[in-house]
Amino acid sequence: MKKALSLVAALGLTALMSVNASAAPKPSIEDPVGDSNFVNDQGSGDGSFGDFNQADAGTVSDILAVTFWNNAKTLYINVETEAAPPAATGIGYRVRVNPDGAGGAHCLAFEVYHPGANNALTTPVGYLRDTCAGGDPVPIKIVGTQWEIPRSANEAFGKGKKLVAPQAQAFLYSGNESAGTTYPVADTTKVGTDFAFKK
Ligand SMILES: [Ca+2]
Ligand SMILES: [Ca+2]
Repeated sequence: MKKALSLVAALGLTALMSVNASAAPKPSIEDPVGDSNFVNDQGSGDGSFGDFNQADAGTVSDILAVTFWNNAKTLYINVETEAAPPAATGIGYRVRVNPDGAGGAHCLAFEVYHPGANNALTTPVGYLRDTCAGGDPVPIKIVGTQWEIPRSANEAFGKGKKLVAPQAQAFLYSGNESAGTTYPVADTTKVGTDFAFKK
């Protein structure tokens, strides 16, 4: 079944790339399939080790890739998972970038939460939070697995800027639109490659 699915995915990707090969963005983060299980380095979920432990427990919470791209006005983030959300259990995703110095906490966190039995959401909601500069959370527009953030929301999204040391987590989300618990972490990734804004 998985083989058939990857074949379909590969064909889809080929079709997409043949339309415009130069426009197909590369993932900044890639993570193995089959390791959403709450037992990697979950707890910290910092992706520093053990991004992979073969004991599968989830599909919607199983991160495969995170891809960034942009146009003049919008930063796009796509979080690819083994199966697209929502799931019966409310799943959330965090993509964080720009550590505050070596070993520092990530300054920018993009978080999206999907409805499920363990939360009070009726539609997906998401926010960008800047834990270094502060300020109000910026709502993320969610279109399927694609997130859209206005580049005007943060000076880190300016021309020539980079999103540094991206890392991602999938977790259970309990709560409502404005507050909730983003724990436990089901899947986590290693730190990926930097993304540079193209224009
Ligand atoms: Ca992983
Ligand atoms: Ca994974």
